[in-house]
Amino acid sequence: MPPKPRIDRVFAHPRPVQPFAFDADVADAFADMAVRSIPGYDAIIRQIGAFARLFVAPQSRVYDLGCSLGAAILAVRESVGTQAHLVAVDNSAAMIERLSVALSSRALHPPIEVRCEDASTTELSDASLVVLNFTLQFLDVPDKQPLLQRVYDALLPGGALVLSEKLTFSDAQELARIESLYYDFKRHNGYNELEIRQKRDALETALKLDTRQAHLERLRAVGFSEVREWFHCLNFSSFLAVR
Ligand code: GEK
Repeated sequence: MPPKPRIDRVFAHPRPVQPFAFDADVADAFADMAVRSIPGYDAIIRQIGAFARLFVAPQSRVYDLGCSLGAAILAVRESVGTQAHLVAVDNSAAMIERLSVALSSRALHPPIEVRCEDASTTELSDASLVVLNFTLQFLDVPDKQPLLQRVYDALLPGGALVLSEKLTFSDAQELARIESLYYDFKRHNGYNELEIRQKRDALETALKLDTRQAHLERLRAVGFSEVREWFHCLNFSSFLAVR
């Protein structure tokens, strides 16, 4: 049995404002944090497994870029078994350590390849599916299109990218309304005002959010012919882009 995830209390005590970091504290609480902070997180993970059944080709590779604790790549594994080579990449040593421990207790054959590397520079090739599940939003703006271009270039014809992101909105009123609904979602999931405020402040500099329109345009600009927003809830969306 995998260990029970720690309840997320990362922002429960007053702390100086520091940029959000994927350190040991966050990694220990991440499974709980993701479900309570991202509307539809579990449904998105399950759907990534379903997309894998559609897109994963035998002998190809699947990449989960910014894999955290590996939820998405494990959903792919459950869905398509051993027919493709699965690669999980994250640049947080704390996340990769915990994922490696969890995977070694499962003893999968063939194993999932785990890399503690930057998504922008990790080697990509022969991919039938690439997952960027809430990762691109942490890249600096000038690095986003080059990474998407590398993903596109690494995909086999007919291969797909699942890109999930927190969104911003160009209309200030719409943004304020959706953010207020999002904070209700967090309250409903047990976060208090201090936790909500401190996490929002920490994420302010770490997250570089784009509008839905900017995502759609960037995906088309790198070459994807078929681009769809398949999931949307409050300020969170997921796009499916097919090469
Ligand atoms: C999930 N996908 O559970 N290179 C590699 N990893 C990065 C980079 C980068 N340049 N920047 C950030 N990360 C996961 C959830 S969390 C989303 C993804 C969130 C990693 C970072 O270390 C973290 O593990 C992950 O991207 C983002 O399906 O916390 O909102």
